[in-house]
Amino acid sequence: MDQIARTLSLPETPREFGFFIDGEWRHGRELAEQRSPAHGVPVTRVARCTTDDLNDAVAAARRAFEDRSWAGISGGERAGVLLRAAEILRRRRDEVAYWEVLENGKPIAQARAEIEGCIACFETAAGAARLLHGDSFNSLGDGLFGMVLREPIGVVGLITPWNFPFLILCERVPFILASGCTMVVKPSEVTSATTLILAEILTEVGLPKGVYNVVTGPGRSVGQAMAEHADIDMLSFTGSTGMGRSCVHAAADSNFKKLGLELGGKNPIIVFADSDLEDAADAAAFGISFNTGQCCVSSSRLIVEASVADEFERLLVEKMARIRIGDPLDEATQVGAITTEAQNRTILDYIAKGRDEGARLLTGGEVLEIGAGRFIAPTLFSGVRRDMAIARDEIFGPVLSSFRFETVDEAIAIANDTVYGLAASLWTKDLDKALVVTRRVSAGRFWVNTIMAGGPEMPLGGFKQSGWGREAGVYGVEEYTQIKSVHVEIGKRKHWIG
Ligand code: TXE
Repeated sequence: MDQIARTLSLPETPREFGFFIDGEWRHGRELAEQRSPAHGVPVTRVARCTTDDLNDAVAAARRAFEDRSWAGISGGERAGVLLRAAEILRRRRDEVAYWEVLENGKPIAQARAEIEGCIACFETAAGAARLLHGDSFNSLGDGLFGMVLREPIGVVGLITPWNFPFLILCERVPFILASGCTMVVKPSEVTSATTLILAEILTEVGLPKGVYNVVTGPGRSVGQAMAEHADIDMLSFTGSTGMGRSCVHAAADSNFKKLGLELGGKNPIIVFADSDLEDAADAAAFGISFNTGQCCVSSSRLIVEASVADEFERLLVEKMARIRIGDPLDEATQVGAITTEAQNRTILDYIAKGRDEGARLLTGGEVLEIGAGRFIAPTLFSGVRRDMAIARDEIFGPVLSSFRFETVDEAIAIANDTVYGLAASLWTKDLDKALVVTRRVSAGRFWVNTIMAGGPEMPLGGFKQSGWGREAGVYGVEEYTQIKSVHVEIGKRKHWIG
């Protein structure tokens, strides 16, 4: 695959993918074509699976779970498989990054860095597989001993979105595998390639058949059927809050499957006057433009202390104008294309709404004509009121809304004025202020004097309507287990019947 890294040209014909059930590749009767968001040419053709295909995949995952070929081996053996997968992924990094770019539109340098993150996920999960353990109670008196066992929950359904197709996958799959569960994955219908490539990698490292299955196709048919499936024990869903809600209903109406949900965000970046304004402006530009703002943890609400707000906005405009937007196959590109036509329309509609509602456009707001792709300039609105649509809704694009505050309490109130609670970033040199704000702002991930930092050791997930549960790290493995309390009597039973 070094060849691809050197040439980085578009494929001459779209690559066709099958889907993967019980260790075998199957061919779809109907195929859906995906075009490169940045170039407009067809790049992949992926099967539109049916609910029969899904049923086969769930049955395979159930057999593989029950036969103990994965759940019954030691954590150390599972760790070995995960470490070998990390090694192969390291070798195939450039190839996986290439397909990620072609389907998603993100810059190649960013995609490669994401695959490095995925390798780290496999390595972290390998450690966690060995360390996963329960608890014991030696405090129940001489006649009784208590053990708390962690057992894999069973068959997991995993539904992933298109914004980080491989990274979001790898923040979950290795941790699910570490727990001993088996799974059926349904990637987004527009970015399925790399999820299917992972099936090749896991086969090569000797994962038993049926443990990792992939069905492809639309969310409203295959995804919905997964959420309703009575033989799936847990569903991990990452996507819109609306679809998350529909998964909750489907779980309640079927088998009460456990749910892990990572949903939308409207994340604040709070900048105090005493912060390093240059650093904070760089972070704010990055926080809203990275992955074209198609990021659940994008910092889309700038909350800046009034005394420095004009200066800060000037700095930010100057930085946003220097972001290199363009062909994602170009090594120098920092921001690529908008992944889907629907998302492109959504973002442009919100920009129009911001203007109509009277917010002041400081930079961006326009479509960039770059080849046949979909590109939108990073956009900053000032003077945004808290009741405006651009203040309240997740836009999922490079559109930043700026608010001003006078006091710490006011900054916290603005930050918490949202139904979401996924992430927050805070900039100050005052430790007291940093800790007060960190404690009082509702967010599952918090960055102090940094943004989008971290690694797979740290758990991911949201407060409020941003979701349920945590992924990654030891917490992420535990999420896919259930707890059994075992009571062992010691010695002769004290009889009930005299
Ligand atoms: O998401 P969907 P869409 C947000 C973001 C974006 C909006 C719409 O605001 O503008 O969602 O994007 C599958 N049952 N996020 O329409 O539909 C679908 O096939 C089960 C935030 O693409 O939620 C895909 O695999 N599954 C987010 C996945 O759900 C269903 C990432 C996500 O698609 C389904 C993406 C159904 N009825 C969008 N319908 C984040 N948290 O990062 C669809 N799907």
